[in-house]
Amino acid sequence: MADNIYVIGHKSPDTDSVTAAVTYANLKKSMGTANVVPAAAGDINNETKFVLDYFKVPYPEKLIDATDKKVILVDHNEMGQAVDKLSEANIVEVVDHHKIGGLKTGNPIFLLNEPVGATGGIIANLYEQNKVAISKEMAGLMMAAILSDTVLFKSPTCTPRDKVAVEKLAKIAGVDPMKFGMEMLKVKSDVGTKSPRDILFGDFKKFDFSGVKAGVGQIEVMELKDLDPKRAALLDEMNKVRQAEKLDMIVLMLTDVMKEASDLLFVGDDKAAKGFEKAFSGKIANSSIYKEKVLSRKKQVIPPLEAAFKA
Ligand SMILES: [Mn+2]
Repeated sequence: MADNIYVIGHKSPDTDSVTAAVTYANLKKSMGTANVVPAAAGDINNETKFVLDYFKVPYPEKLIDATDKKVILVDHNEMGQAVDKLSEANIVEVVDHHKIGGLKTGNPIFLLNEPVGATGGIIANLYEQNKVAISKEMAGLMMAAILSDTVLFKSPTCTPRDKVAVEKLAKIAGVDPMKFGMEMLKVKSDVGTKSPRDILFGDFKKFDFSGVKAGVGQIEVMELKDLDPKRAALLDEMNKVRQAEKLDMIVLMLTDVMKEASDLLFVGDDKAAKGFEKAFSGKIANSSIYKEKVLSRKKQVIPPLEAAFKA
């Protein structure tokens, strides 16, 4: 239907992106907007499938071309990360927790951006503010989103509000949040059957650092050595994608959740390499720089890269 409003997260959809679409569409419907449809801007990953299956919630439809469609953006606001063919005038709302990256609209819109760990917590607040009861299913999804985005509260993006929200939501969902979180993390870090391409695009975002076109991906695993056999193939894939997408650099964060550290794989030209080394105060060795205590792309990888490439 032409009149549908699609609630949609970023490309390479993650759990927060997909569940935010589902739970926000549900809220809008509960508040009287009938024609709201949750969507995902790509294939749903294994972690998110686990979450939706666990709480018995149907998968949202896939939308890869937003031509002439009204959309509510959740969990992102940068056009480079959004569904294709999104003409600016078609954005009717934004609910997000990322930096604002050059968003333009044709009309005034409802825009809610808060510096918290996940979109899920912002939406849970909106249910409360609008006095809409949170079902067991919706509570489970929002809880999972916060646990996923904050890597079980370990990420520096996690705020006290996120912990309070998980506590409340877990009670409604009727699950032990940490037990659920560990199960979810195990699904995410099962890389055995994933191709290098699946790993790279499982969580991949594009950025522009003062004209340097970059892609920054992340994979979280329980132990880094699980990825050792795939390292060479991952670098190969990164080089291929860099050529195909005409990027100056690609960084892939191999994040060890237990050790709370990331091996930052890098491919790129000389200028990009210099900026990358400057950003992480190290020398590229064996195509990477290893950083202790780095877990968050948003807080610990994007800001230093932006700063390093600023003239
Ligand atoms: Mn998020």
